[in-house]
Amino acid sequence: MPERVCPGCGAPLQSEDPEGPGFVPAEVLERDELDTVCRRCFRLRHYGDLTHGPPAPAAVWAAVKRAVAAADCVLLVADAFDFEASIAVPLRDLRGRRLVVAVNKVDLLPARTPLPEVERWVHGRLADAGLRDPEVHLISARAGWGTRALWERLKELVGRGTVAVLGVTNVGKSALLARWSRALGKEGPAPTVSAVPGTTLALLHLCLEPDGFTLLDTPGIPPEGRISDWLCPDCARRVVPDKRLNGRLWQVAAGQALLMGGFAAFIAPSAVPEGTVLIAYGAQGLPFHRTRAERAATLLRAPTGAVAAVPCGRCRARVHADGFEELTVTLRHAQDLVIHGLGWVTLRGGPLELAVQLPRGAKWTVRPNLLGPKDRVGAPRRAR
Ligand SMILES: Nc1nc2c(ncn2[C@@H]2O[C@H](COP(=O)(O)OP(=O)(O)OP(=O)(O)O)[C@@H](O)[C@H]2O)c(=O)[nH]1
Ligand SMILES: [Mg+2]
Ligand SMILES: [Zn+2]
Ligand SMILES: [Zn+2]
Repeated sequence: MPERVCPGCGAPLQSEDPEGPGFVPAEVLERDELDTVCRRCFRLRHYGDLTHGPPAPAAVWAAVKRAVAAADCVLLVADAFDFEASIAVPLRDLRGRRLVVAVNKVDLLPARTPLPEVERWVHGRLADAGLRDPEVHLISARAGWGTRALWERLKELVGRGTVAVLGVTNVGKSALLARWSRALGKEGPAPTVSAVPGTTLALLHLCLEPDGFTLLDTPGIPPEGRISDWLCPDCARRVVPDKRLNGRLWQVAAGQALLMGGFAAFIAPSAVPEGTVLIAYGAQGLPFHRTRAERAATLLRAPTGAVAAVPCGRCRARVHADGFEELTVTLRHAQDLVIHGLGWVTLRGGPLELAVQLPRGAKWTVRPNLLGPKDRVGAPRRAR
C-alpha cells in the first residue's frame, strides 16, 4: 500500500509518536477516512496553535529539489507586502526552467493601486534579482483575484504535466492550492493554511481535475533576516498585515524620529530639505510612534508597553538578543527603505540621510517605491 500522507501538510501519517509530524491516533488512522488530517494540522486549523515547529531546512531543500526535478513548470509564489524577503530564493537554480511568478496578497495593497504599474515594478525588481522577463501574475489567494486566469494558464503550459509550487514560508502557496481545491470542488481536506511560517512539512501531490495536471505543494524556504519570523504567534499577528495597507505620513523635521514598534527607529538628520515626507507602511497592529531624535534609541529599547505592545516580553528577548545595528541610509525621492518582515518607508522629496536602528540580523533593502507616483528616472539601488 502506498504511504498515506496528511493532506494538510504532506507528512507521512503515523500513530507511534504523538509529538512527531503526521501523528494520528491509531483508531482514527484505522478508520481510513478521507478527511483525516494529522494532529498538528487539526490544531492549526481549529485553534491556530502550533504543536511543533517548522520542518528542518535539510528536509525543506530535499522536498524543493524533488519538486523542481519533477516539474514541467515552476510556479514561484511571492508576497506583495514583503516582496524582497519573498524572492530570497536561489533564483539561479531555476534558470532554464519554465517559470511563472505569482505575486500573492495584492489584496493588501491600498485600493486604487494601479496594478499594471505594480506589474512593471515587479518585473524591474525581478530583473534586479537576475530574472529577466518571467511571466508574472498578480493574485490574491484570499480574495480569489487572478487565481482562475493563473489556473487556466498553467493548464495551457503543462497540459497533464506537473507544476511545482515554490516560495519562502508564509507567502500563501498552500492558500492558493486550497482556493483552487475548493473552486474545483475537490473532496477531502485542502492543504493547511496558517499564519505560522513553516506550515507545510513535506511534498504534497494534488490532482484537482480528472486527467488534469499535478500540483506539488512544497514546504516554504525559510528566508533570512525576516523580523516576522522571530515572533510568537500573537506578535506575528500584529506585524503581518491582514487588511489593506494605509500609509502613515511623517513630515520629516530635524531632531525628530519615527519608531516602528520596538523594532526599528528612523532618525532625521540635523538638516532636512523643506517638504520632505516619509510615508510609513506596516500592519495596522504595528504601532508607529513619533518622538524626539535623542529619545529614539532609549524608547526603542524600552520595556514592552512603554511605547509599543510589540514585541512582547518573550519576543523582545529574542529580537533584541544581539543588540541593535546603527546605520546610515541615504534615500532619494521615490525610494523605499524596506525592513524585511516589518514594513517600509517611502521618501517624497529629499534626498535624506536617515540614521536607522534595527535589531542585528534584520535584513533591509532600498528599492524604487512600490506605491505612489513613480520616479521615472532610474534610481540607484542598494541592498544587503
Ligand atoms: N492578505 C492575504 N493573506 C494571505 C493570502 N494568501 C495567504 N494569506 C495568508 O498568509 C498566511 C500564510 O499562508 P499559507 O498558505 O499557509 O502560506 P505557505 O506559503 O503555504 O506557507 P508555508 O507552508 O509555511 O511555506 C496565512 O495567514 C494566510 O491566511 C492573500 O492572498 N492575501
Ligand atoms: Mg504551505
Ligand atoms: Zn498535517
Ligand atoms: Zn511575542
